[in-house]
Order: sequence, then C-alpha cells, then structure tokens
Amino acid sequence: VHLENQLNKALEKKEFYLLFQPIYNANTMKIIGFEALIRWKSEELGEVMPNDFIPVAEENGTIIAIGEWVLREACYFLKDLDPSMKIFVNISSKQLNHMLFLEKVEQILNESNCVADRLCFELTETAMLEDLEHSKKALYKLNKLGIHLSLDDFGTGYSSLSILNDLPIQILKIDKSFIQQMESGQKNKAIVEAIVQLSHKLSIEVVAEGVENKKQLDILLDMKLDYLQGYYFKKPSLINTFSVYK
Ligand code: G
Ligand code: G
Ligand code: MN
Ligand code: NA
Repeated sequence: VHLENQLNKALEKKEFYLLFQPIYNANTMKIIGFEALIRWKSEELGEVMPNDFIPVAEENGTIIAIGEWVLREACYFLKDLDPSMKIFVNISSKQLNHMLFLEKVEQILNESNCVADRLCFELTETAMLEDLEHSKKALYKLNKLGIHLSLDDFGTGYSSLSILNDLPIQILKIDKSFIQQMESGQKNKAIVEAIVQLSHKLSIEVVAEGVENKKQLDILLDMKLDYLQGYYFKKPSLINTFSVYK
C-alpha cells in the first residue's frame, strides 16, 4: 500500500528516469541502439526496481501514464542520437490492450517529431497470449506506422512456436536464462542454435540478451546471432555515458 501510494505520485514528482543498455551488431560489434529501462528514485522508498513496481503499476492502471512517459522520453532522446541509432522500448500488455494506445503512440510520434522506424517495441509472448487476436491487430497497426516489433524474453512463456509465424515481429530476443545455461550443456546450446535457425528461416533477426562473459560470446558468434546485449559489454547506464550523439 505504501509503495502504491508513492507510485501514484511518482510521475508528478518526476521521480522516474531511464537507463539505456546498448545493443551491438554481432558482425561489426558496433552499437545499433539501446534498450530503455525505467528506474524509480522515490523520495520515500529510495531506488525501487521495475520488477517491484511495474506489476503494481499494471494492477492499478498507472502503467498507462508511466508507459506514455517512457515512450515520450525515448522519442526525445532519439533526437540527440546519431540517426542510425534505434531505441527499444518495453511495452506492457496492459498498454498494448488499452483502447487508446495506438492514438497515443501516434500523438507522441507527432509531437516529438520522431521517425517511427527508429523505434522498436518489446513485447512478451505471455503478454500477447492474453488476447492473441487483439494483439495481432495492434501489432499490424504499429508496423504500419513504421515501428519495429520484437518478442522479448523468448522461451520463458508457454507459447507455441507458431506464434513466430502468426505475429508480425521482426526481432526475437532470446531470454537471458537460455544464454546463461549454454555453458552448462550441449542440449542448452542446441536449443539456442535451433531458435536462431528457425528465426532466420522466418526472416526474423535474433538478439541474445544477458551475455555476461567471453565464453558465451564465443558460442554465440559461432551461431551467427544478429545482435548481442549484456553486462559483458555494458550495464544499463545513463545516456550521457555513451558517445553516440549527433
Ligand atoms: O533492468 P531491469 O531490472 O531493468 O528490468 C526488469 C524488468 O522490468 C524487465 O522485465 C523489463 O522488461 C521491465 N521494464 C524495464 N523498463 C520498463 C518499461 O519502461 N516499461 C515496462 N513495461 N517494463 C519495463
Ligand atoms: O525482461 P527484459 O529483457 O526486458 O529485461 C532486461 C533485464 O535484464 C533488465 O533487468 C536488465 O537490467 C537485465 N540485464 C541486462 N543485461 C543483463 C546481463 O548480462 N545479465 C543479467 N543477469 N541481467 C541483465
Ligand atoms: Mn526487454
Ligand atoms: Na528480455
């Protein structure tokens, strides 16, 4: 209850900020863009992590306003970045299923003068399974605006592989739990390799998330992943620590 009370006032008090974690092209090792990750510095509670407050925000509806704030911030950040850079924004199922989501997205793109093609929305399989038909329609509309779509935390839900063929997604992010289990056995490696090959056959690009060491990196490079992300390269950080400005 305490957290919820504070959460309701947090936007107004400007207590949220964004960290950015770079995503690298696996061939060139150059940064292609950043995932935006929200942080909350509460006056009363100190630093609160998203795993502790996003579920509460989804429950009480504040995720709608918080999500709008994240998207708007991301769009304004993009203006100062090199035009080749993209920003990946996590979108909650509550946002995707909200009646006014599409309108809001268009409004934010217009007001910030943001080129839609520099945005990639990250959605989880679990989120889309809540209402697959509705999700599908919403994703098609977002694609039509020019926004890229990625399936986040892939492999942790209970969806079937047909979801890859059913939904208009361009990028798949293999969940960090798979990347971290690769070292402990051939079978885990085989799973990651199979996901990469299937995705490529469906013309979907693949990101490995949670890359933490050189050994994982070497395995992934052998598997021809498209993009890499993880602490081994860089932790989520303030944007001014990167030299990717115009
Ligand atoms: O850094 P990490 O602790 O940032 O993130 C934990 C979880 O919170 C992840 O599942 C991530 O997708 C989610 N998350 C981080 N930022 C956002 C955001 O802006 N919106 C939503 N909906 N989820 C976020
Ligand atoms: O659920 P989603 O993939 O959106 O959230 C990404 C989460 O993973 C964030 O909490 C982010 O801080 C975290 N993260 C990013 N890179 C690494 C990593 O290399 N190792 C671990 N353990 N977590 C990571
Ligand atoms: Mn994500
Ligand atoms: Na993820």
